Amino acid sequence: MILTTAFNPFGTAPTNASEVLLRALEEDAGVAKVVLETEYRAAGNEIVRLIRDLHPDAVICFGVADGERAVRLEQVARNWDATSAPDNSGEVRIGQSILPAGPDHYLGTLPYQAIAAELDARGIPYLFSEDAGGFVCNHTFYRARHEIEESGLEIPCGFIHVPAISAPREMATFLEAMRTCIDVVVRHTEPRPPRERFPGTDFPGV
Ligand code: PCA
Repeated sequence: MILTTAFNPFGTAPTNASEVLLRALEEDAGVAKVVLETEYRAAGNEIVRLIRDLHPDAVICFGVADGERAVRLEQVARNWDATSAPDNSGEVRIGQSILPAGPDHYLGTLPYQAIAAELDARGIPYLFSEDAGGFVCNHTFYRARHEIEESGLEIPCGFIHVPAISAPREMATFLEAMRTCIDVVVRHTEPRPPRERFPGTDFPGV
């Protein structure tokens, strides 16, 4: 199962394109869809809980990047919260480590080249990015990658920023973009073996 997430609206925007798109995506038993609060603490804790509880085979987090015209494939999660605007709980972080003992950054582990090739083939604008910002998106990306590294999971995980939807026709384009990203990750992901319920015995329940 692939875990996908988006964020709820923040700031003055009435909607968040990542949430609108994720909700519009057709249901698929192999894809769990969760909308996170745009709050450092809540979103960071929730992505860790979801990874622990759902045991996904891959994690793709989506958020909106206002003012961007292309899909942004985020390759780096930085250990740094720094944004003058408050999150939805009113918290402002103007320059602090996410996890003081954690590494400066983690690289995303999505099949970026394959995603880019597929977006390219469909004529969807995209770019590679090494800066996911200093707000809740980068924070959530970092917490997800940290949890995956710390628990020794070898599952793909990355962050993708979508543009805000400013015209109805963009809805179809960016919905196709989101679907394409997920499809490529599904194709590149090995399902994890079911968890061993009785380690050390070949005869569960005996
Ligand atoms: N975008 C913000 C937070 C939530 C979202 O969708 C960001 O880029 O950090």
